[in-house]
Amino acid sequence: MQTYRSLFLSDIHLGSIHCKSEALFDLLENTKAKNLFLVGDIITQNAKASHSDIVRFKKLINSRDWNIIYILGNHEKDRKVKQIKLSTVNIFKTYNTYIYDNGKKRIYLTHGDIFHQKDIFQKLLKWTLTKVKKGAKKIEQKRKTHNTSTFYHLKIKPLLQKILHNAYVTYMSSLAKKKKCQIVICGHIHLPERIVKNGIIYLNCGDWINHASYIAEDEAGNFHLISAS
Ligand SMILES: [Mn+2]
Repeated sequence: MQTYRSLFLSDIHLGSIHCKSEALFDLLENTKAKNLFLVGDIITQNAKASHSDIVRFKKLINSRDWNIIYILGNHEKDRKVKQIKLSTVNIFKTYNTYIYDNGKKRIYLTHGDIFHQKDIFQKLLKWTLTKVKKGAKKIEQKRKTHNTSTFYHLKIKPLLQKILHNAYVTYMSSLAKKKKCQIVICGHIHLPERIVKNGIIYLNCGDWINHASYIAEDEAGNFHLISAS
């Protein structure tokens, strides 16, 4: 049995056929922790409460005496999913954001979807992306190629994704900085990563769709990004 102070999980998407639930249950069955931080999108949108993975998850997390801190993700914000979620854990308090003080550092916790809700840069980029896509298509039509958007997919899209990713990391770090935190732990973009950005440690839990990744805090208060696959 592996013992940690805290375990951080996000983007499990229980109820989705793509969820690597066996790997997750294996982790939960073999890990002990004082705190269990659920960093959003634990249950996928439109999932049925009777789904076997959700039932098993509920049983497993309720069988321990860890502190459960449930931070809502974008998949958990509509009423139906909220009801499922509330029946899933034995504590009813949920958070949009949370500050965890481990005695050494202040850790800012958020799912991360606020970036897609509020960030003007994101809207601007989306607009740019649409324009570029249209432009690339026009060029290709002029060239009479049937390969609809090779140029866009090979050149423009990766560049925009890089810009978008950098904007996300910068924004998450700025949220932590504003709250006088030294670390930000989030999810949402399904990319497990540890980056130091503007003096803030950015940690993304990753997901249980493509990565089976999570973050663990050891007894000394150090954070580890771990891949279960
Ligand atoms: Mn999300």
